[in-house]
Amino acid sequence: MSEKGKVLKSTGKWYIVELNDGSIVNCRIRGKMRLDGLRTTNPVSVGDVVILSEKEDEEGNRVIDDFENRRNYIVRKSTNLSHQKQIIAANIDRAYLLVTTHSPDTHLAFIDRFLVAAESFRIPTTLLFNKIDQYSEDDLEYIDALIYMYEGIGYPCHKVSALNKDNVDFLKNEIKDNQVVISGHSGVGKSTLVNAIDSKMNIRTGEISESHLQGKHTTTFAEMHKLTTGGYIIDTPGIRAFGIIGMDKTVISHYFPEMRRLMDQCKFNNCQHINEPKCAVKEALENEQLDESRYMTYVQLMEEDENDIHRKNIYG
Ligand SMILES: Nc1nc2c(ncn2[C@@H]2O[C@H](COP(=O)(O)OP(=O)(O)O)[C@@H](O)[C@H]2O)c(=O)[nH]1
Ligand SMILES: [Mg+2]
Ligand SMILES: [Zn+2]
Repeated sequence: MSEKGKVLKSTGKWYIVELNDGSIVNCRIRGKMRLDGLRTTNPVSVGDVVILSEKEDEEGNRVIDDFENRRNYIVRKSTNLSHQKQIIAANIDRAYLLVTTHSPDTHLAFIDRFLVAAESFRIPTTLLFNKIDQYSEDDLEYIDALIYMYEGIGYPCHKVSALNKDNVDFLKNEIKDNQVVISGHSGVGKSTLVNAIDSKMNIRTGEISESHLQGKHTTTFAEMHKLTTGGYIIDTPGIRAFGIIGMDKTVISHYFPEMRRLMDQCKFNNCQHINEPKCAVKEALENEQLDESRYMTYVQLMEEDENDIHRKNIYG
């Protein structure tokens, strides 16, 4: 009988797969795999549910024969030069974006681009404002204003301190039965947070992520950690131009939930919300019902040439 498993890590050549009984096996992939019509460099990725063949290959390795349909997935352009895409992770229940307003500074444009990409992948996102222990009164006021704005749009927000394990316990429950992604700039505290959620984890912290040390065109691979408290967390190293791959201009506004809610009130049904008269989005902006920084990112995305987007390293 064929057996199912979940891909925890892939290095391109080898796939580390967790079987239903919890055991871990190293697998190869069948020579000719279906690609689901996607032009991707990797047929299966972290988070995929795979089907292993009964027979081992000539060298005695287990072989991945096929994979189950994905609920969603994150892709990126595999290199700056090729048109091929790389699937970074599949079947994601939620993304947690870690944000710090200093050390390091997370720009609002970065948050908004991340949220646009996540919307396009249909991945619900929570914002975690980390290092809450290190802020001044003014910083905290600013963070509260951001929380007010992003919660108003519909994104859950939490203030946490991964270092002090403050307000991180709720995450155990949220992640317990899920497969989630943790993202954010290098140094925001992703590894510290995973260790705080699961005390059995011992991921090294305070390190410059590999993606910064490696050349621009080097492929990096995501890794999925199984928590002893239940659930899986996917670390996504070096995601450049996260998801904003050849995004159709006419749909970008759909990925801003607050704009999406307004746009059927625009005079023109093909309104791009830039120069058109009687635009409900621009009216909301003037009435301060829409946030200006969000709108500015929208305009930037509309004006950006696809090639510029690929050159831009939004992960800083
Ligand atoms: N003050 C403070 N420092 C933190 C917190 N979380 C992480 N750090 C520190 O920030 C640095 C980077 O953390 P790390 O988890 O490696 O970040 P990553 O690059 O996102 O994985 C380390 O020196 C951590 O100790 C926090 O909640 N408060
Ligand atoms: Mg880390
Ligand atoms: Zn409009």
